[in-house]
Order: sequence, then C-alpha cells, then structure tokens
Amino acid sequence: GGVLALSGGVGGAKLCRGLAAVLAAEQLTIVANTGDDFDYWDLRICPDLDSVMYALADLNDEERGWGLRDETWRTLIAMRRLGGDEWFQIGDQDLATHMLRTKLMAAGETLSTATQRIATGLGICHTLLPMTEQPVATKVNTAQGWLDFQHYFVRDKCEPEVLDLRFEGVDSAELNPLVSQMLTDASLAAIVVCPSNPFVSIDPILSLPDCRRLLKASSAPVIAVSPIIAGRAVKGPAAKMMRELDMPATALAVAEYYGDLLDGFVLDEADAEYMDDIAAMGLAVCVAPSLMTDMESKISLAKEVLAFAASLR
Ligand code: GDP
Ligand code: FO1
Ligand code: CA
Repeated sequence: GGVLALSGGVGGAKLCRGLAAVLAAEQLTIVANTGDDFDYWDLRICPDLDSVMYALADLNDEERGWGLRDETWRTLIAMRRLGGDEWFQIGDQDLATHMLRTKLMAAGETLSTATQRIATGLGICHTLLPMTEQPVATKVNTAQGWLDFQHYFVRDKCEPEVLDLRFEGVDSAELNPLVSQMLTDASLAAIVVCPSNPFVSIDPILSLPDCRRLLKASSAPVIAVSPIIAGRAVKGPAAKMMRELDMPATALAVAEYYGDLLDGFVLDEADAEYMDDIAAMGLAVCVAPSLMTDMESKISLAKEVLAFAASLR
C-alpha cells in the first residue's frame, strides 16, 4: 500500500524529500497546506506547494528555506525602483512558477492540475496535491487585529503575538477528493504528519470538512514527527506560537495537541524524556534522530518513520 504525507513547507519538504528517495512514485502521495496561499503582483503564490515541489526536484534553497537555489532578484530590484510592492521577495526563476500557475488557473485549470503540470515540468514523479481546490486563507489574530497570513509571517516577521488563528473558507472547501479516496482505501500503509508547524501548516488540512474523521477511520496508522526538538523549532515560529497559545514548547505538547488523531509519535533523541508520558496517552512512540541536515539524515528519518508505521499495521 501507499503512503500519504501531510506537509507544510520547510520541515515537511525535508521529510518528503527523504520519503521520495525511498518510495516509488506510485507509493507516495504528498498533500500540502494551501492556507498560506495568496495573490501578489497579480500572481497566485502557493508557498508550501512550491517548497515541497522545489525540494523534490532538488532545486530548493536549503539555507533560506524557501524558493530556488542560485536564484537572482533582478525583477524584484526593478519592482523596487518602480515603487511597487517588495515586502514579499519573488526571485526571477520562482516568478516563472507563479506566472505559469496563474495562467493555467485563469484558463480554468484546477490548482491540482496546475500543480501537476509544474511538478512534471520539474521532473517530479511522486504525486503532490493541494489539500483542496478551493481557496482557504489563514488569518492570524494579534493585538493589531486579524492579519493575513503572509502579512503576519513575512511582512511582520512573525513578531506580533498570536492570539488566535482561523482558516477562512475552510468550512465550504472540500478535502482533495484524491486524498479522501486514499483515506478510505484499505491498502493504505501509512499516514505521515510531517514535522511541520501544527498550527499553521497541519491544522488547515485537518480543519477541512471530514478530514479528521477520515484520518481516524483509516485503517492505516497515523504517525506524526515532532517539529519541536529540545524545546525549539528548527526554523520558524512554531515554538514561539506554542508559548503564545499557552502551551509549553515541547515535543510532548505537540503530541498532546494532535491527541487522539495519532497512533504513533516520532520524537527526537534529545526528547527521549517524554517517551513515557506519550506512551501513557496510548500512542506508540519512536525515538530517532530527527534533525534533517543532509540527504542522509532525510533518508534515515524517512526509513525510521516507515518502519515504525509498518510495526503499527
Ligand atoms: P513552513 O510551512 O515553511 O513554515 O514549514 P513547515 O510547517 O513544513 O515546517 C516548519 C517546522 O519544521 C518548524 O516547526 C521546524 O521546527 C520544523 N523543522 C524544520 N526542519 C526540521 C528538521 O530537520 N527536523 C524536524 N524534526 N523538524 C524540522
Ligand atoms: N518568506 C520570507 O520570509 N520572505 C520572503 O520574501 C518570502 C518570499 C517567498 C516567495 C515565494 C515562496 O514560495 C515563498 C516565500 N517565502 C518568503 C516563504 C513563505 O511564504 C513562508 O515561509 C511561508 O508561507 C510559511 O510557510
Ligand atoms: Ca507554510
């Protein structure tokens, strides 16, 4: 049976790269968050889909965590000179992705088919799906009021304290039908919740109508990998958000947050102290090196996750 991975951008993309290295094309489907998506320069931007796509194509900028390696910024510099928007940095090569996607969608294609075309163009053979075809927009409540996600994340550098989150449009959106189909397929081998931000990368997916129910009802084990290692996020605001949302920034709190959605939890060796508490929640526990710094560590974590899932079938 195949594997379904739920992913955000940077952390998710790293594990997906490892999974794609050990699983055949027809064995891995990745469903990415689209709550970060927005319009900028009149283009449709889908950061998490693109992060996964660029990682699978081995074109991503690992250090920056988004966009393409060996990128140039001539268009952005020209836009700055003209006095246009420049708070969100679109690279010259990345621009082509957004232009093609926008054109395909203006011509009536769905986000799924547009994504598939672009992924195929990049030589990607595994299946990458947006969580839904309908627009869903993450909003962040702060002392300044509700902010659009990219205003919070990029323009305001995640500095405002997060009071609340909502996913506009999620109630009337439909979980990608290919995902629903996989979740009801008895041969599905594993569902992997990638080490992504639980609040702004995974929650939008889980909030789609029926998604949690289908995940729980699936015969496949649901396994999450902690994005928090030793009380810190490897990158991004996950730990800060946890504190702001009145949770301790620990792997244990991530496991508790996902709660009964999960059958198993993978945490870093640095967090082995939480094993018993997580087991006491009724979850299977796997302790593994989970910091992905190079191809080898991505592959070994992917193998660890798959072996753990197989042990829970
Ligand atoms: P975003 O959409 O770009 O914010 O990316 P994700 O939501 O997919 O991933 C962000 C999360 O990935 C952060 O909470 C990081 O702590 C986590 N992360 C990044 N790299 C690693 C890693 O190598 N190992 C683990 N376990 N988590 C990671
Ligand atoms: N993140 C930034 O922090 N600054 C940027 O200027 C920026 C531009 C950008 C362009 C295309 C793209 O696909 C992603 C981009 N990101 C940028 C990353 C991204 O928007 C955020 O990391 C996420 O949405 C959170 O996952
Ligand atoms: Ca994201």
